[in-house]
Amino acid sequence: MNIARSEALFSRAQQYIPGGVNSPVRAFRGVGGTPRFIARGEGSRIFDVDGNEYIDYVCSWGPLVMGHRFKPVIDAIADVLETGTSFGAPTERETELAELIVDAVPSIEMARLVNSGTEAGMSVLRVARGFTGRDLTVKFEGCYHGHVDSLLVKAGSGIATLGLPDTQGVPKAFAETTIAVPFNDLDRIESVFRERGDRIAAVIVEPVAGNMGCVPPLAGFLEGLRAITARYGALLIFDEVMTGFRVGYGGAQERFGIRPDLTVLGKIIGGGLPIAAYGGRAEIMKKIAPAGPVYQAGTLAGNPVAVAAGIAMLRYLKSHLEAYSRMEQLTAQLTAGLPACVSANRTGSMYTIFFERGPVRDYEEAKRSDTLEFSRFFHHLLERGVYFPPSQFEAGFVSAVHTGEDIAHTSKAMAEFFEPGSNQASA
Ligand code: HOZ
Repeated sequence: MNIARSEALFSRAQQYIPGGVNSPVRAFRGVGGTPRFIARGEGSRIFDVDGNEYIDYVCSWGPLVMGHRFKPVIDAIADVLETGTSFGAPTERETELAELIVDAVPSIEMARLVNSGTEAGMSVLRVARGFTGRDLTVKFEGCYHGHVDSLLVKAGSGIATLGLPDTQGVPKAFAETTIAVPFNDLDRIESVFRERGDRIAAVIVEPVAGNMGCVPPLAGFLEGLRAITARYGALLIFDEVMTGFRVGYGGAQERFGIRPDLTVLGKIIGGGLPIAAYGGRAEIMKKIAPAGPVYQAGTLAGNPVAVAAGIAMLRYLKSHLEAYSRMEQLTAQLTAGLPACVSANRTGSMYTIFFERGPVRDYEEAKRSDTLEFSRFFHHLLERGVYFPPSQFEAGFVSAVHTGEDIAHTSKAMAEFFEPGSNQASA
């Protein structure tokens, strides 16, 4: 495969951008080799600058639930551009997007729009602390909630991909406001609350973890979190940046029937443009300035272009709920029939194939995966025109515009890898 132009662009990028990328995982450090520089996307496919074509299972890390250049989104962007790009003043569309979110997500009564998942995660914690008058947060090892200072403790995603214990630059005092416990371990949560329950403002969780690879909640885990937090007067926060509008129109909370107090959203609500939101019970959300004393603001918050794209995406999904069963069916097909040496986790259209016999229920088990073998697998697929996430510790995503042929091609390429003698194809 010719990747000369990607190689040249990567070397140029490294002179001007740290590591050559604007977000670490995409640098391919988790798998080695040269990241592909992408020229364009169309439907389920991306095309690199050397003209190579790939079936895309990253989908911009989740947002592109209807694939690349989805016409309703592209049209909405074109329309809104006729009116301007930013006003720093309220627009009708912002209320419309908030209404769509409130209508879709069972626990959200009010929402605030921000620009990124990190910003939403940072803000939601401030609101939780302001509302409860408590300082501590419980998070789960291997979960990732953006690069919020206090939440980079035992974090997944890029931190896991690069094998970093934590990050420099976070004041010890900030990190000490976070208690990290194993995902899916209710006993540990119980004991943490027994010891410090009166100081815990919130438990924040990815209801289906996606940043240590995809790790679904065990039966009863989310219910247990709901019961324990309620008992101790702490808030339950679902980080649905990945799962929102992905594992169902109403997100994981609809799928599993649990109502958190607060929810973080991102990715799909912007149709591929940068936007995020947090929302929840009105009583809590009314604490946010200017309605209340918890400050949070943003010049580009509710940006008209991102909001228009988000509205187009959500409106479409709301009237095409069959997209969810299609994605789910395709993802089930993709992850079926794999050999016993790997373990495939899946919820809806999120999945990860771990190079570990499994089961993979938490970060410790995810870390047992043979990442060298994963790298070989990743490159084997890439060479055959299949673009998986370039890290064992990230979820893959299937869109509703992936075709049966896409899945068949991918399954064939995977089968070739697992056949004896064929796994040395690329390294
Ligand atoms: N942290 C992102 C996924 N969990 C990766 C973002 C990127 O590299 O674009």
